[in-house]
Amino acid sequence: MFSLKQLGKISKRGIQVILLSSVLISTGAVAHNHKTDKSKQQPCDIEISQAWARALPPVVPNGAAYFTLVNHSNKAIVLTGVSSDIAKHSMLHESYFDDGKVAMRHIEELVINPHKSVTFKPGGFHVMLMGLKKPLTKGGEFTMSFLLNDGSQITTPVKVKDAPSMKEHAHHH
Ligand SMILES: [Cu+2]
Repeated sequence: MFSLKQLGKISKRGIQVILLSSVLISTGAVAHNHKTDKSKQQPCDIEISQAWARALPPVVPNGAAYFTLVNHSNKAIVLTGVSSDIAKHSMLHESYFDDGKVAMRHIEELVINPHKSVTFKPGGFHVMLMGLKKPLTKGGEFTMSFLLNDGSQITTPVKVKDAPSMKEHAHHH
């Protein structure tokens, strides 16, 4: 028999899984992109590539970083956190629309299924870099480490660059 508390936990988890699987479907095309170079520090079945952070003026206290992660292994991996040498606090975040405004939420667990990928990019998942110790200056580099639920870590270099030019709004006139 489940107590009410347990039932609550299970249904919350169910919602989380549904949300994540829709993300994986929308980024599924990236899973076949293997042209990026691999870092020797990474376990070979987990590939993190194209890690970058947006260059910002020195007065800005917080920044954001993005990357693509490909799970080449036969089992699901679970990201549970992130740290970086450039910020006091780093967190997995997701941007979403709330009443026409962009809001952010903390992601506690992100499941990447076997042979699937996830792309952190502006407007979606991002690593929030809170309390920058140094400015994110174009051309600079820092290190990010991802924590997995099995206790292992994946470290990747992150390049600081200007955001790729893109339209803020999808509609055209
Ligand atoms: Cu954020």
